[in-house]
Amino acid sequence: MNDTAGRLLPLDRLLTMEIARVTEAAAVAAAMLRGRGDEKAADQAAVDAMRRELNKLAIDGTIVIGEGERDEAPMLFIGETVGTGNGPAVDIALDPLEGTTICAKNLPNSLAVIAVAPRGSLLNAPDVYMEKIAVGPGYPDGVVDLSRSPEANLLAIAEAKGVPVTEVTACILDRPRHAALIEAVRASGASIRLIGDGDVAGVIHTTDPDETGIDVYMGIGGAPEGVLAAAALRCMGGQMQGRLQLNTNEKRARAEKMGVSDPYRIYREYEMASGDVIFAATGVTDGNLLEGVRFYPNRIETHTLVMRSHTQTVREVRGRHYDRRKFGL
Ligand code: VTB
Repeated sequence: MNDTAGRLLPLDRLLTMEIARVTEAAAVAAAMLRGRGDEKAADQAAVDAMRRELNKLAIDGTIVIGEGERDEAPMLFIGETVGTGNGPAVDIALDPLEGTTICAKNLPNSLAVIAVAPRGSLLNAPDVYMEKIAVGPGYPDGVVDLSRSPEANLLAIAEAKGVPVTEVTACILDRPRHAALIEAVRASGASIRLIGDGDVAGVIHTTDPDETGIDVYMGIGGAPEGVLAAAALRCMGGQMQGRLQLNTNEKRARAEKMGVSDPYRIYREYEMASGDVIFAATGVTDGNLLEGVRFYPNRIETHTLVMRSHTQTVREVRGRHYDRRKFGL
């Protein structure tokens, strides 16, 4: 919504609580299929539940980061409109199950995530890779920079933190493409937490190093996950840079169609997610910052982070759902 001068107004803060229901429902649906080795089924269950809840919200929503392009994703595709239509015009980035493999194996840190922002404020990233670097709050602006070497970034973090570089831990996706990065980080003396999936959680973990043991997120992951992580950092503080990996003509053309004119541009978190952003993440499996869904005979428990960039308020919501029928149980 705009004010009379045409400026974007902050989103209604009630929406912050409303979107928690959306990720809760997706997380519960995925958690029912946790640890069963079936990534597709868990993902589909989360998608169905998220879509159902989203369509109850009083918003005029458009998915800009979703399950894929229209022809490849039957639901929550890019361009799909969601909500009742009666409410603010918003863009939505979502991942009903971030870390499908982690969920299928019942390993830590799979999440249901969503970010909502006024129309036009989220980077319409194609589903390509993005090189990312992120740190939590409290560092001087520009402490990390993708155009510098991993060693230089790690030393800058160590210096700003007032510790030797051996006490800095980087979180990196365990992928063959990261062989050189991993070698460089180890050569600098820093430690690495290798993760199998889930780099949205990886980035969020940098905001609370005392709890998570992670100071910096580095490496190449999904671009959609990059926009979601940027939205979270806008709310929690911290810095992130992302550079799309547009290494073929086909990818450059796709990106251009989505409005990306400079394929080498480095985006800051406030360029990937500008304006008043609200964000929610519910744990599916147990993790460093969020507990996974718990099932009891008489209730289901959920653990959710809900936040809003306008006021930089971060809330932890513990849900106790005594009516298990609302989740189809
Ligand atoms: C990451 C990670 C995701 O995709 O973005 C990764 O956060 C990148 O792709 O959980 P590859 O798996 O091809 O390396 C996921 O693992 C899955 O969406």
